[in-house]
Amino acid sequence: MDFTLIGLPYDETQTFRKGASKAPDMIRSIFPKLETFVNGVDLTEHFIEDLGNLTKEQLSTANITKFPIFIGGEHTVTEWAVDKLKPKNVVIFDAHPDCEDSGKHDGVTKRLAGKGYNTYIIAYGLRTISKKEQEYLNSGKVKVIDASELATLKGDTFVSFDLDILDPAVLPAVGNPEPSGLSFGELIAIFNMLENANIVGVDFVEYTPTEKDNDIYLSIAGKLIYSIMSEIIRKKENKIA
Ligand SMILES: [Mn+2]
Repeated sequence: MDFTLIGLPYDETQTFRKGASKAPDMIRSIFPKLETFVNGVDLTEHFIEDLGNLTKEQLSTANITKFPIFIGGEHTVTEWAVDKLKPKNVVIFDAHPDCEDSGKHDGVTKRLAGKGYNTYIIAYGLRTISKKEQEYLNSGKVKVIDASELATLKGDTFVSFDLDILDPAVLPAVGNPEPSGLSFGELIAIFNMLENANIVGVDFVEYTPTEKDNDIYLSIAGKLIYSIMSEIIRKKENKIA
């Protein structure tokens, strides 16, 4: 299967650490340095087209013919990607529920649910919720689901990875780091529990460069993208044992 890489370097509403606009080009720069044989899959056998960095308007008219991988930018860009692909389900990995009313990156999940997408946040790794967000989540419009429920999801599904799902000990280069997050391996394992859905696109958002050791964190973010690509190929080609 072939992929399309799309950078969405939007970073206008971040409140804590800015810089996510630099992430698409920085992450592209690390790819040539990473091992391409990932978890039994040779990524060099799969064509990766790069559509470059797009604005919201450019994305809305872009011709996407291959499996899209979006690289943010702040979490707001997930709404652009989902509106482009119009999936049935949106599954979100995030330390925060992003259910504020602000119109910013921290309200993207609530906006997606409001548009009628079946919107799910994985409970594991969700760990900083405002009181207002908890009240909204109690309404059930956005479903917080256990990893074990992922296998029940069917149909076209978009998956969004806010990189702050990872523990800051693994990846502190995010806009809003939160302690007590997932390990790299846990994130891949939970993603693989989404075994009956037709995944139609993924995004990786909120990478925010650090002044120190940014190259190390870039390689971890790049390896996450390669690992998820490898798992998607294994799912689509039924290679999972
Ligand atoms: Mn988020």
